[in-house]
Amino acid sequence: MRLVAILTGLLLLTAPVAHAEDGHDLWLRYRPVEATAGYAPAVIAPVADTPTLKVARAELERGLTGLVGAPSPQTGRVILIGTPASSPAIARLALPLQAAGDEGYLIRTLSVDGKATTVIAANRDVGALYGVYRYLSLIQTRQPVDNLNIASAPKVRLRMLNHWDNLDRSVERGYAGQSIWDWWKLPAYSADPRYVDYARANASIGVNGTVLNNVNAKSVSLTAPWIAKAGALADVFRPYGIKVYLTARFSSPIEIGGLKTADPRDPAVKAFWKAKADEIYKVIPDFGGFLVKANSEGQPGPQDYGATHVDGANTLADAIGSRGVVIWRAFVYSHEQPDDRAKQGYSEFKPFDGQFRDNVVIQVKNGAIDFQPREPFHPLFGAMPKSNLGMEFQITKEYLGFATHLAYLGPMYEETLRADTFAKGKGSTVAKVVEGALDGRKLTAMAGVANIGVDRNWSGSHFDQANWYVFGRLAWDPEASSRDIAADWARMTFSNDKRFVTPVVDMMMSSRETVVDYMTPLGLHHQMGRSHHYGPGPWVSGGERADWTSVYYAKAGANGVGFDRTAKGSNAVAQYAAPVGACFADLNCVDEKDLLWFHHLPWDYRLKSGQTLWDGLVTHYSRGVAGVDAMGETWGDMAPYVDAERHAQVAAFLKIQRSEAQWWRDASVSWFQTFSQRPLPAGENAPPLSLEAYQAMSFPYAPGI
Ligand code: GCW
Repeated sequence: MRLVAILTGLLLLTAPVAHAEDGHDLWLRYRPVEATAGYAPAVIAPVADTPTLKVARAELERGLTGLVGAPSPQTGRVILIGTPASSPAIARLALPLQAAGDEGYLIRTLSVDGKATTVIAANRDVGALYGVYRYLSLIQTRQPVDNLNIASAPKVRLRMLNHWDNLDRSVERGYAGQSIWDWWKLPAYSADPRYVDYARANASIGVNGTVLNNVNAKSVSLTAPWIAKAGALADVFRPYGIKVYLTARFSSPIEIGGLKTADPRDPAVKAFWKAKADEIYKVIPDFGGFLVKANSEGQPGPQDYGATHVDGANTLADAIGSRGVVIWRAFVYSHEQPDDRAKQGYSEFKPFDGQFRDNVVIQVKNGAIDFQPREPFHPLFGAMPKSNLGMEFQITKEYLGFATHLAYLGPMYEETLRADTFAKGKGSTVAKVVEGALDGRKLTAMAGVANIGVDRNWSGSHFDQANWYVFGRLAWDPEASSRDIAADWARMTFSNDKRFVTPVVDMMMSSRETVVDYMTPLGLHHQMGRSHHYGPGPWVSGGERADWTSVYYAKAGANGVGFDRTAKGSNAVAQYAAPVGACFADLNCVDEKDLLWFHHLPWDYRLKSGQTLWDGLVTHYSRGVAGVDAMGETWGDMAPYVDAERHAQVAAFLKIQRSEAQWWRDASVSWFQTFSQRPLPAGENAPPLSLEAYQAMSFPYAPGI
């Protein structure tokens, strides 16, 4: 008995600690490091009395207290935070801070007044705050901190979240509950601790701007009561270096300005926007600016008056002036380009290169259609060297299984950022365009459509937190590695145990390809049901415009499948720089992952594997299902390293994903088989239901069920 008790005790001592957690702390959990890790408490030198340095100090204290114990004057190790302007001690060090710019930092271990000191220095307070988060992350990921020499500065100027949050607190394409903006209680009550935690989480990954409301905008958000609400949030976020932006509905001059027109060339309309901007800047002196969706999916815009995107964007940009920016989206979807909707953004914007004001950013989605599980990079990247071009990624998983399917989006973002536009020869990557390095542009931007809501874990699932995290890290450095970032996230969010980190990072890295396999393999796209965007719907048609459906995008028929975007088809390949377009058009060059994006091919076309296209397609779908099985197994093995609560939720969601991957596979295979008329490859199971049965199935969470 006693021996058993002793052994059990020993086991308990060595077993990883796994307390129940609900995920609310994100990657800022600051749980105690193992005693063996060798970190010692330190003492934090007093900081200057500024709002940002105060929150930097508070975060450092909170982090160190949680990780290694309360700061103690006895240890002799000192941490000194600040700027040369605010700290004479830092000024005396005469550190080489030029490269740090406005938001970067240096972290160095130096001897100051004879004491071993970690110096976290920056030119501006916010850089010191970012440095504090970096320093804490070193301990959180168990890296040595005794002899540091780190320099970091963001490569992109505006690193922002776009909330598609409505004023009634519903969130368009949001899967984590209601909006965290509790509009009814604002501005009177802005002390909701969630706002501060939101700001902390964003600052910790370098996000410095947030667009509070949906791009499908309501004019009322620009009226005085709503400006006051936004102002209250801006006050909370300011110490964390985060600016507030608002979307602007283009017809606001009519709807809230009492004008008869919203024509951007009309002097009264120009005056409306100028007065509106002035009104906002009175309340929010550091207001970031406007984000606009115009002439897309039914939203009003300058084209309603025969004016152009340039007229529209420049009118708003003049109203804002040097105080901020106008972010004008290039996601323009209308029915005017029925031959190929992938071409519309480029067709409408490329001709205007060089005509937008300096404070306008054209915000371009990563791909030309719409946040699909895989898209080739948008042809506008590299094509508008005389304009500020920003990246728009989607963090919320509108097309990758909402909050239940596990898909780490880092590799997807990285794939786009590393794609070579060849705009100025080899090496002209999308990342270089976004950083402004390719064309010498200073006003650079990367936006992520947020996946945040009131769910305790913020993002609807624990692993979806990683997508928020990796977005911020890549906005800071678009050339960083999504694998390294996944490892940091997994360590900070769950465990530093190698037996956890290695398999989980591998699982994360392959998770998005798994989703591609069971939803849209080999370059297929837009195969989901058109309204819900969740399950398979390659048959939706009745009563809908053909150019909005998956039928339109798959172009499946007896003679084959795929969208011909070569010169024989829509010639969308011509929108890319010559070597890129030529490669996409050439079956010997195009990557098979993009095959059916660019080509319509016969069912018996031979893939590199030697399989026919039909057999290969089915194999991909099945591989996707098997990939989810593998994730389930990996995760099952992780139970010893994760608290039971989070482990159970991830496991439950993987079960949902498993059955829905099968649903995608079976429904898609059965639909495409009606065209291919070929048997399934050997070893493949026939879909258990008839195509009619899949057609009759509805989205599991559809209203009315
Ligand atoms: O992906 C589509 C979404 C719409 C969204 C639109 C856009 C905000 O289905 O819900 O509207 O893109 O990006 O404007």
